Amino acid sequence: MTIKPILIHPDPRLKKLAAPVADLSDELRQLADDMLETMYDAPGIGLAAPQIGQLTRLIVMDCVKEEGAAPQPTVMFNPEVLAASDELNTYEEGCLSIPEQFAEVTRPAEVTVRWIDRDGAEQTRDFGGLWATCVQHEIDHLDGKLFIDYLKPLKRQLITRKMVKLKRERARF
Ligand code: K1U
Ligand code: ZN
Repeated sequence: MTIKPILIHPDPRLKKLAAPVADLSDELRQLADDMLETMYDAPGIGLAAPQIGQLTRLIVMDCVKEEGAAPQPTVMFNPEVLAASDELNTYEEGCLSIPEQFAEVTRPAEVTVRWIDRDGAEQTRDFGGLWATCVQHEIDHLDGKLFIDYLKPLKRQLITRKMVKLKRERARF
């Protein structure tokens, strides 16, 4: 497995619509495995393929945070939100493409998601808590949307400026 470099905002590839997966292949399974390794290494609780420059509808997640609890690596091809609760939840979100920046985002508290798993089987499941927040954040990545797009323009511009500076500094070394 390979740890892939994660794109940092602003990057045009993070604003594009990702294409659905037509047929599962060993190459796509390898991409999912590389994404899981990249996510655990970061560390993060989710990762979407566009964040490593692949414009494919593929996300990975593991929102198990408790010490000693069994990991739950989750791979979703073509994930779709089928239903969302009226009840909302506010969570302080971060993003591996926007390092060290956090902001409160309000989203549906529960969602029903359908996807194709790593074995090619269709799955449908209800998510709540952090899993619900994370799966919506990751599906947004597939639609070229970042959590800062939910913020007021001034705050979004401030964060974007910080990221431009960070990328300039990283490019010098
Ligand atoms: O998509 C991403 O950029 C990953 C992102 C997912 C996410 C975080 C918070 C709310 C919604 C979605 C991250 O994983 S940021 C890092 C993070 O949250 C974390 C890192 C280590 C331990 C626990 C959490
Ligand atoms: Zn993100």
